[in-house]
Amino acid sequence: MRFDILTIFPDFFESPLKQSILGKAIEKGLVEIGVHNIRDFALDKHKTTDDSPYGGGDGMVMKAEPIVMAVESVKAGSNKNPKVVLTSPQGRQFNQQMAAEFAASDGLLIICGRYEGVDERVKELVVDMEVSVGDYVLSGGEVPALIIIDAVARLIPGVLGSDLSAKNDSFSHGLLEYPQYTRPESFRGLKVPEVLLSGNHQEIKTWRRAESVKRTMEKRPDLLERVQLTEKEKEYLKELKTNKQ
Ligand code: J9Q
Repeated sequence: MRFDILTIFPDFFESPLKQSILGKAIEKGLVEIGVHNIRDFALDKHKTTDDSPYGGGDGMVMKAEPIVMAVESVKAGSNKNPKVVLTSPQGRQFNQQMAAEFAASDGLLIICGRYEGVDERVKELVVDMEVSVGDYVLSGGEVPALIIIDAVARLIPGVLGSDLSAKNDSFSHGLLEYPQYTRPESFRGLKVPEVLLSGNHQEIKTWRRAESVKRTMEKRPDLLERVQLTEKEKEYLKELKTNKQ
């Protein structure tokens, strides 16, 4: 799968894209990433990418022309038809379902907006979808672009070591992860739960699922609405709730 990023800070992406799972995926050729400097598409002598807002006000607005030219140039140089995404606080909130849809698409072209905003005509002319990664103020869309690429790339076949790791991930089954432990068995007086040392795989599985359900109820009850629980688990949840009151 191919990702193209349009940004005024191309250096921002240098190190993160070399690391870890994403870096390996690029090395293996499973993921291709093109980083493009919007400035290269500014036609004036000073290569201006932003300007003051019509109607007045603080800050600068990203100019339409360099961005639209960059999108057209990237599209013209490819035989794919990528979905054009603008990272913005006004977008639909990114989630695992959206990541799965993007992973099944013909590629993504992500425009990194700046905090002050992007000329509205960019959205009308070239943007397919505005995407937010959460309700907080950032300086720009570069970090959101990395978040989107990371989440989407993990869903591409072959990117994770084993297919199992993606399937069992939190959010794929809609529950939070169960508690994990590794050596030593006792650390500062805190012991690993006995069941995990038992070697009884059925018991371990049941315990982990119960811990996941319990955690999700305690920390993210909103997630439970979308999860299929067994009758036994529903009973268990009821018990947990009555014990709490
Ligand atoms: C571009 N705050 O915030 C959350 N998702 C995206 C953003 C964002 C921002 C500023 C500029 C994107």
